[in-house]
Amino acid sequence: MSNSDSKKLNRRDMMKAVGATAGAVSLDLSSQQKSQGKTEKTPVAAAAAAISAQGTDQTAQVPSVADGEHLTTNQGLRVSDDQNSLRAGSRGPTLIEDFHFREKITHFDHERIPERVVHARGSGAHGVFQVYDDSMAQYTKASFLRDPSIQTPVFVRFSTVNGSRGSADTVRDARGFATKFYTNEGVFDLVGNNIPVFFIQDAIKFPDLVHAFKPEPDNEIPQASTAHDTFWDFIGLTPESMHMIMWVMSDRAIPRSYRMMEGFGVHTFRLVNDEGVSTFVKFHWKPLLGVHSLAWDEAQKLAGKDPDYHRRDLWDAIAAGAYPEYELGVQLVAEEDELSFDFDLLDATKIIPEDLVPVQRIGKLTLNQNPENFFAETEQVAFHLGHIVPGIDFSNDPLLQGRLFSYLDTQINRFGGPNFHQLPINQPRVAVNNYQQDSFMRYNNRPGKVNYEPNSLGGNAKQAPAAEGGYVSYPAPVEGLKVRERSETFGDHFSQATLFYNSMSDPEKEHIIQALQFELGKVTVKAVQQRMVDLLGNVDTDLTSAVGNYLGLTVSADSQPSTDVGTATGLSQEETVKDSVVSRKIAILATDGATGAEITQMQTALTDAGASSEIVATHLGAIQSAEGEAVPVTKSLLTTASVMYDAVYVPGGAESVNALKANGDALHFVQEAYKHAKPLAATAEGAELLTTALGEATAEPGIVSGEIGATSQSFIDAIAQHRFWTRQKAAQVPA
Ligand code: HDE
Repeated sequence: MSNSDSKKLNRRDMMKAVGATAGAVSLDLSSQQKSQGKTEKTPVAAAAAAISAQGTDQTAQVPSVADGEHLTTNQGLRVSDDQNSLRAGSRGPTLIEDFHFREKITHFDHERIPERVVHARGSGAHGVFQVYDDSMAQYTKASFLRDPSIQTPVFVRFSTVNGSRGSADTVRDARGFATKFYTNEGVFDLVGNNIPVFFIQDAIKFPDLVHAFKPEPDNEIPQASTAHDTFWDFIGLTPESMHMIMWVMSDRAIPRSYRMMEGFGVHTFRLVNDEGVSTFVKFHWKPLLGVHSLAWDEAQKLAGKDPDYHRRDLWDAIAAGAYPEYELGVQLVAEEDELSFDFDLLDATKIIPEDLVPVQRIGKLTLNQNPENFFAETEQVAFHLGHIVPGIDFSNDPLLQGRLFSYLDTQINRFGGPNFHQLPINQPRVAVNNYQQDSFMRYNNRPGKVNYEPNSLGGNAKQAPAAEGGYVSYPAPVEGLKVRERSETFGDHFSQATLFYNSMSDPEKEHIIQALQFELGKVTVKAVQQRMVDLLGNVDTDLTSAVGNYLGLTVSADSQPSTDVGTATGLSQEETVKDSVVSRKIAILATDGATGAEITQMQTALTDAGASSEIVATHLGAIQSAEGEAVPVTKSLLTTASVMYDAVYVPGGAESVNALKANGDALHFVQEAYKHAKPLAATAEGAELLTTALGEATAEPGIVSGEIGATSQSFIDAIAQHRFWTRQKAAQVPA
């Protein structure tokens, strides 16, 4: 390729990256789609290429000193000294003339953009989405949902809702699961959560809800926690939140990993097919690794030991090639069945139980690339429910309708203007062609005279009817008086809360009770606690008496749960996939004198099964095995903790085991893993450490010992089960 060819290519990359010269860019879609696999440049890489291309081109015209090696100012001026500001004498005052100092410090002073008002703490990843077959063609025009040959690039941002940007990952909270599909018909954003319902039925209540769960306004306490007066005051006065409360108090709100949680579009949307027929749809994401959670004590400790726990887990998994995968599921309801349920499809506090409408799995999302720059991608990605494509449409859910306003508005606030779509991470992968212009940070105004439509002076951009791929809103009939009024069909706030609670296994029920005891136990106003206990009385009697007794309160006789609700499938995590240990992290607790052969055999068995292991010892460097070999140590008892692992293995070797038996941190490591219901294994003398730490509890489920061959297999089987929540003596182990 000649020099001038490579320059042309760079130019084109640049145009793609910056979406430059709207209307003038012609993109070859078919060739672009071919390159939409994971090898494609991320928007940031493309932008970087664009910048270097710009540099190259300019070099051709203007002799430049910006050689990519030397430090320069933002104007390209080479910097002679970046260590000392310009002073009047080496001990004199700094001079205001120091333009380099001022440019650098001013830029730094302005580094932060406003954090998201909710979902401030997040982690992102790039990936691809592809449907399995063309079965959705009968329901939707959207090609990315019906054409199995299309691999659609995506960017996903996971988040907590409550905490600020620097808050801990493992707090009790809903998790955001927002997906940007860069489809061949424009950007589609599916902005969901890991919980299928929401606290409120009308978006007008959102500011109140958020004010109530955020830190209290007088002292900005507590961070990233709902365990305080104002949240429970609001909830006690908002009975429609009771279903969501059950989910948020359940294990779903403390996921083990972003890779092991479901996602939900929450609202009822519409699909619209080629004939213009609409079908109601609920979107689901189903993680192939199953749905797994932390223990509450573990989650709280992780918040201190590793506040980046989920962020790190996602990053490490992708870096190691253990790509997170989720299937896209749809629940479809024919237009004429809209009113055939005993709840309203437009009510975001309700699920459609899977027993009534099964979830059909139609395609797969694979996250296969970490971002290159957190700010440029994860922070600057801007989601909006109004980013929609032909074949998908909205329902009249009042929460959805309100969100349609809120997201665009908030992005304008975050980015200081309406041009955030120009940022590489937000750019559609199809050409943008309109006559919008100007405002803050606009850099790709259309060249030429014509900035209006229709025009005859400069290549009029035509409107596209539906047949040419134009977006036409589904003509849903609308009638009614203008009212501020909630439909009566939104009136049942408790049945599905009861349904969820009924569907839990016994340990899951116990976790909900403990979560409510914790949260309401932190409330200082008795009347607020009492109101909550009375509300819970409409959900379940045993639940309420367990919480009420703990708080020293009795339930009002007026509170009565429905008795004919039953259970639903798909709600309990007991039903989830438990057949894989892929990407699980196991601690091998050993020190000098441990049996090296056992360590190696266990490491190999775990690696073969797709898990990873780390040697945790009393010191860093290497341990001397019983066989006299140096075995490298990954972490020490000081630099890690049992909460960072899914399971613990103790190899034999009398010297090692004796040292660990005399070490409080090692005993605590084992006891804590037991308390958090994790699998434990030991071989040879290693079993003595388990007995010293756990006594007769070693007979309980998920604890295996014996000869290395059989033990490694039963250990792997136990890890696939994730946790053993029924352990009898867990409560007796000091935290
Ligand atoms: Fe959001 N929400 N939300 N939300 N939401 C935002 O947009 C809002 C709701 C969700 O990773 C904000 O860019 C209103 C439900 C996610 O960037 C804001 C209402 C669901 C994210 C906003 C809701 C969500 C947000 C804040 C009530 C699950 C993070 C910053 C009607 C289906 C997206 C921003 C990301 C973010 C408004 C309720 C999911 C202010 C008014 C229900 C995953 O626009």
